[in-house]
Amino acid sequence: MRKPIIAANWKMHKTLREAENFAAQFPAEQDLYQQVDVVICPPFTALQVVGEALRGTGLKLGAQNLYPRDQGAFTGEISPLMLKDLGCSYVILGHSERRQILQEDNKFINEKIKSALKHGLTPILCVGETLKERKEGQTETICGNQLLGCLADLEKEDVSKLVIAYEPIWAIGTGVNASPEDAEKTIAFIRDFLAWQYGLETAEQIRIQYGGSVKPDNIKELMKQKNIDGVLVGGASLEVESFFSIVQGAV
Ligand code: G2H
Repeated sequence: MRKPIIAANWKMHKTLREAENFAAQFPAEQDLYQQVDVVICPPFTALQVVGEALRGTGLKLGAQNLYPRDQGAFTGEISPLMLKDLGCSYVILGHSERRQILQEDNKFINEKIKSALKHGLTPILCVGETLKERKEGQTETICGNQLLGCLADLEKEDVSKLVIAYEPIWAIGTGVNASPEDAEKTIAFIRDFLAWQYGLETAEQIRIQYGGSVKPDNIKELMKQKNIDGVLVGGASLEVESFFSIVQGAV
């Protein structure tokens, strides 16, 4: 049985005060957070205040990116050691916004995954296709190639620690989510792909999320799908009420 995992990706939202208020108001339901991993990923600037507010609640802290070196002359970047220092246990890597806006490629994301794992951070690796690729029937090819590139040279012991988020780019922030059946179809493909690469046992351990316009009113149907182990939530994670109702809908 894979434990569900719900992650909030705040992207570039919230001042310190707003982040602190969210964390202080989020229900501290210890029992619930035993059944479902809940990860809050604020921007770097709010990691410390949110981390302090979440201490002892059972909620987990994640970052939205890292630079794959321990330290050095990398102006403007943040290392995995710094994230560990702040109490992060997860890090989102390969999000389509970084792939598209900041031109991150699979090779660079692969370096980041290795660096995260080296420091005991769990990567939430995002993969997904554009609308054009979907219309051309390329969804599985694109997701497969992203997985091949991002997971290159990793042993199955390491791959089994990952969380993978399938985020079709056409569903991100658009209000149009993939239907639960469509999401399940691609996520089942991803699990088959992982089984082919790393064996069935490893593939069965890996938690795979769906991401893209997840809301309180579509969480239940998504979570009913056999291969969907959780969700990565953007817009609907910014308000306490909507994110908490997504968490409740996941169990
Ligand atoms: C996809 C998702 C969170 P949203 O990027 O990663 O955002 O829920 O706003 O579509």
